Amino acid sequence: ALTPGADSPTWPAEFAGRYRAAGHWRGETIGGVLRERATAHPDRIALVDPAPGRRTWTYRQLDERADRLAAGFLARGIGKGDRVVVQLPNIGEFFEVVFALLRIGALPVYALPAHRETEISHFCSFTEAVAYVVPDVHDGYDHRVLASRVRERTPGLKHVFVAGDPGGHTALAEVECEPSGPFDGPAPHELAFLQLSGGTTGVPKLIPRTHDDYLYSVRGSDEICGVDADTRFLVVLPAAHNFPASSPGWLGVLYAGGTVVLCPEPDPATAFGLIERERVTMTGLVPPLALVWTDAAPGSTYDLSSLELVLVGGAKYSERAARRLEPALGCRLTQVFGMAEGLVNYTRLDDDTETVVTTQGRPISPDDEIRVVDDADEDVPEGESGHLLTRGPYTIRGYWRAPEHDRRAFTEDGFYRTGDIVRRTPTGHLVVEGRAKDQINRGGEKIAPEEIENILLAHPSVHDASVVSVPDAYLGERSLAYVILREGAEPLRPAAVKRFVREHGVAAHKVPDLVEFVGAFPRTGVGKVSKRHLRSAAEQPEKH
Ligand code: J2J
Repeated sequence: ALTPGADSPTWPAEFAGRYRAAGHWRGETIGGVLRERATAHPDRIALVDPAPGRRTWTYRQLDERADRLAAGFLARGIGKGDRVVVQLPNIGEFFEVVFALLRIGALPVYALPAHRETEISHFCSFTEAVAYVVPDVHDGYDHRVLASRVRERTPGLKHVFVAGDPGGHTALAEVECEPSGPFDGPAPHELAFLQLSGGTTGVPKLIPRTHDDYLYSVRGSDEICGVDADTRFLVVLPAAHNFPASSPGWLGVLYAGGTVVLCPEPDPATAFGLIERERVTMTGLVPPLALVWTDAAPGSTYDLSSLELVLVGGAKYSERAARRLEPALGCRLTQVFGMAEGLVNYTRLDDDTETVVTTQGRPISPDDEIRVVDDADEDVPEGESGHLLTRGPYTIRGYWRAPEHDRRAFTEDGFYRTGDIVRRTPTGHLVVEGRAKDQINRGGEKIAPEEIENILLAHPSVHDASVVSVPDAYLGERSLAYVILREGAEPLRPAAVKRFVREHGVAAHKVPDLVEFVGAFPRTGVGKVSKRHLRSAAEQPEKH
């Protein structure tokens, strides 16, 4: 399971050779990087977890904790290639667990704190995970109860580890032990972890990233964003997500020897307080949060003068909002357009303001190949918009164990079909103009309509359902479920439909924001439900 190729397609030898020769793939592992930094500057602060009592980890301490946990995992039979679903919020234990797993070559499967029984059970069974790591209670929700239910449904799951009070499971604190020698760690070309895809299909696909490819994207991100040992980065978004992890994110900061500060809640009061107290220099936000911060900063009494750079990405950031950020927060803005599958674009620190507020940046690497094509995969004329295809030294060649989906998601010569509609400017910057994939981008949180439609279809009164996005001033997009009731079925209220989805056990952001009952869906020429027509019907405001 470790070597790409077995469970997922990998780069052809010719490309791998080229990426190594260019110095992109340096033969480092993520666990090895932490060890090196801990040796070079053991007493520097790597990590600050401010809540509830301020805890800190020096590089040496984080490295030692990772070693001790790694030894404990091994002692419990968890080893190289094993999958472990990690669902931890922004707390110090997230880092201890992830680095421990990386060190022994077990693969973290990154779940989000918001995921519930349906998603977690799928991750556990699909990856044949041997362990699942949870917090005790987070945001008022008891993850130990969730873990018990998942365990009942997933007999292959051998361990549940809890950060905090374990209830009936095993406390993480009990796992660690003295390592008995060096670990047989992963090789740089092997898989490091499985990241979640935004998804367009009934079940989310998993993204296999290697040490070599991921560290290249992180190193490139550090250079572009000016991350160094003095960087103090606030992790506001869920740490497991690719953006706060790697663009340049907590891994970029640890790579450079800086300090990662964890933010328990993204609201301005919490975040601004931490920026002031911890002298934070950099952070990454999704557009709705950037809006809230921009509105709150001018009137606030917090000292935000340490802040040098805010990255905004994950969803389209409007030019109007982008223009307001720098004056309001008193720092630089970088737009970032990335994807967990690989390709990440940044505006540059030396780009002029017009470029920074009107484009979503250009690729990290000179070896990121970009194509903008029409529906027949032919290149569109320069400057026109089309489908973005990409291939390169940190973009996957296929999903984990999903060969059929790969045939649609990649071209025959290995370009990833991003599903994004972009236009390229003469400077090579990309402007995101829209989306061709069936996905809702709810303020950076991705929803696959098919996943929600399948849940709605399980309701006894529902004959058919179609979930589409509707424009929203704050989130950019919200979700609307069109529902056709079965003939003779009791009328349903929108609230009952939402509750049904929630109780099915999915992340709260996937519950439809709006529900509308209709007699029929508009169809395309070939008889498929026309999402485009549904979307434009939803844009007529008098309908709500
Ligand atoms: C418009 N759409 C965007 C942007 C992502 C850095 C930043 C973001 C992600 C991410 C990431 C966008 N404007 N600035 O992994 O490392 C939409 C596109 C894209 C999809 C990917 C990173 N930035 N998007 O958002 O895997 O549709 O990664 O294809 O969650 O988000 O989503 P995801």
